[in-house]
Formats: sequence, C-alpha cells, structure tokens
Amino acid sequence: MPKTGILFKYKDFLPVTPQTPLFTMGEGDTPLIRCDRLAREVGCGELYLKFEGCNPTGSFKDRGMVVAVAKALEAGSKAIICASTGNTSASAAAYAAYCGLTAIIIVPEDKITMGKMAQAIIYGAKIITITGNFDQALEIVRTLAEKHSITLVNSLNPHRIEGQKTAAFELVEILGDAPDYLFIPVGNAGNITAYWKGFVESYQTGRSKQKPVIMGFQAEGAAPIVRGYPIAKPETVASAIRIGKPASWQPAVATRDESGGIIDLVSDAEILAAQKLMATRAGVFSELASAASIAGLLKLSRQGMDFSRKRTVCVITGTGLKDADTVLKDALPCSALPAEIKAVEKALSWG
Ligand code: AN7
Repeated sequence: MPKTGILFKYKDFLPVTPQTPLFTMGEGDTPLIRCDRLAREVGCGELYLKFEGCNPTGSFKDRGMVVAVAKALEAGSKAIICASTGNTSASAAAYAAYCGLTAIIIVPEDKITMGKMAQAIIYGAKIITITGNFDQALEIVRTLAEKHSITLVNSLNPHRIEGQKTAAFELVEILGDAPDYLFIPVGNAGNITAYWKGFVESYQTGRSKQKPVIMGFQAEGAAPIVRGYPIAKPETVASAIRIGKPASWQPAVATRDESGGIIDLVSDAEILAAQKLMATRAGVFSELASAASIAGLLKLSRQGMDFSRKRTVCVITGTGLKDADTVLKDALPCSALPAEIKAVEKALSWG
C-alpha cells in the first residue's frame, strides 16, 4: 500500500468503504514553508505558507477531486461534470483521464487563465465555454446533473469537502497543533468550509489542543459574503475567485462565526502586490487568488492587529505558473545582447 495519497493515508477519516477504489496521483502532503523574511515584513511572529500549488494539477482541488472521483467510480458513474474558474476543471479533467471517466467542464469565456485551459484541453475533457460567468455555469451544471446520469464534482458534492479537509489534518500533524490563525482566499467557499471541518475533527478527536481563528478573504469586486448579497457581475484580476454567489455561503459564515474569525475583502492592487511580495521574499510563485491570503494578513497587520506572538498559516491554494502571462505582460522588455562578456558586464554595471 502506498504511504502517500489522501485516500490511503486518511481513509479512516474519509467516506471510504470496502468498495471504494483506492488510488492516488500524489495529491496532498504539500510543503509547509516557514517564511521568516516574509514574516518580518508582515509583522508576524511565525508565518508558514501551505503551498497547495504542489498538488498534481497545481491546486488544492486535487485533494477533493480524488475522493469525489473515487466515490463516482464506486457508484458506477461513467462521467463527471463541473463548472469552473479553471482549477476545478483542470483537476476534474486529470482525475477523469487517470480513471477512464469522461469529464465535461463548463467554463466562463475568456476568464480562465491559459495554463488552466491548456490543462483541460490536454487531459482530454469535453469543454463548453459560455458567455456567462462562473455562477451561471454552476447553475447549468447543477441542472444537468439532476437531469442526466452524470456526477457533479463541484464542491456541492460533499466528497470534495471531505477530501479538502485533509489539508487541516496535515497542518496539525506537522505543527503539532492547529495554528493560531489560518488565512485563506474565499471564492465558492468550499475550501474554508473544508478546513474548518478538518480542524474541528482534529480537535474533537484530541489530535489538536486548539482550533484556529479562520480569516477568509474575497476580492473587492467579488465579495458577496462581505457585502451580504450576491454580486451579479463579479470582477477581479484573481479570476479563480471571480464568484458572485458562493455555493457554500452559509457554511463559510458559520466557519467565520464559530472560529471567531472574519471574512473581509482585499483590492486587486493589494492582491497583485501580495503575489509579488511572496515571490520576492519567500520564493513562492502563487496564483493571484491565493495571494488574497497574504494580502489579507498585510491589510490587518497594517490596521494594527498584532500577530507578533502568533503562529499563522496562509493557504496558498494554487501555483502561479498557470498564469505566467500576467507576469510577463507587465515585465520590462529586455532586448538580447551580443554573446560577449563585455556586453553582459556592462549590462550588469560591472564594466
Ligand atoms: C487557486 O476552480 O472555484 O472558496 O472552479 O482556484 O473553495 O471556491 C476555484 C477556486 C481559491 C477559492 N484559490 O476556493 C474553480 C474554483 C484558488 C482557486 C479558490 C479557488 P473556494
């Protein structure tokens, strides 16, 4: 039996039966990176990044997808379907390919990054793009999954949440307890719900002595939970969390209240700055949506909240490599030099 893979490692805590096929593409067990340089800049005592970009398809979605797909196979399903801002579709397409299922994905036109689209294409998913946004795509797949015999693998599927809660288990194992604070980006609100479930279970089974305060962050133009009403036309550079009507709205609010935390918003400018800060101070290239967690920590720290004696984890939900174009687009144009030592020294101001 492999020791890795969340179906193997955490089967006693997951909806695994003797009939559930157990397999892994290597999801979970992602790096927890202690970042002292970044910690000093954000005024934090002990800061860690949980880098979920190291999952097989580059985001945390794989943790939930492996469970959802295993349960779909157990139920005899031949196809899975999801709406997506890009990462769920990449993950669904990969796990479907691995298991020989058909994946149907419905995505908003022009609003998912090139890397994520390339993944869905190369894994062989059936891709439908709509002129609407994620919320409209989710409405469509909900109806389709009711009308046709196909398994919905958005986080409305409870097996997704079960799989994703294992990230909280890993934090408790590695740190020896839950952290004081957990910062996390919020889109459809499945992940914040899953982490809380994982921390509550860890606490109830005596594996942790405390539960963290959960700090969720939405993007300013897509912050329905913060504002208290759905956003019909959500907008943000962080396309992964461009969501106006989160499916797990209520559980996210319950997480906030039970943990004594907040759900707040950060601007696009703050998200972009946080992505860059994380890259240049911690060597972690996160996608924009993920940088909302660091942006949130910075915002509260600047507002005077004191994290200097606290152990804080920021969840970095996905890799920035799927959206390298955004970085390159703003890079300074650099023209090639002749292949000569002198020219290179001059360019480096050494000559
Ligand atoms: C990198 O792929 O909704 O609050 O369709 O890709 O659990 O939705 C992605 C969401 C954060 C928000 N960070 O998580 C999708 C999708 C990244 C993400 C979120 C997403 P949820």
